[in-house]
Amino acid sequence: MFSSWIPDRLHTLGRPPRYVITMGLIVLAAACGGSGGSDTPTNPGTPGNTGTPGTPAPVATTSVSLQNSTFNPPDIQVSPGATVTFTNNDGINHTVTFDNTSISSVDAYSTGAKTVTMPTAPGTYTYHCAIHGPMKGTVLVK
Ligand SMILES: [Cu+2]
Repeated sequence: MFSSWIPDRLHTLGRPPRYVITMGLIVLAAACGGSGGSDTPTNPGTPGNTGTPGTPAPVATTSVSLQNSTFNPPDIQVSPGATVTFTNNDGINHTVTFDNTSISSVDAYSTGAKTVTMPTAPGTYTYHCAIHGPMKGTVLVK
């Protein structure tokens, strides 16, 4: 069994069939023709724009409501010298205190509407509630 396998194997290796040689030549030819620097790396592509994080655009309005201890909308845009109305819908005391002290702030009130006249100078004016620290807003005069 083993002794009979070896002679057959040697016979095959020593004199390969003609089609094996033919196939080998074809493969060699194909390999040669395929060379020549066609292995250019593919373009990895440009990374996409990740965008600029930041605050959303202010809302063009002169009305801000105070509800659930937040100013809504918190960031507004008005014309120079505009009158902004702050309406307290919470039933608890809030203030509208501008960090720029040239703007007359609204003292604590628990209901109704109060108005504030904005400066004519363009800029972003920040305000907050003096009672509730996280209550903050901005008025963009533009
Ligand atoms: Cu408040």
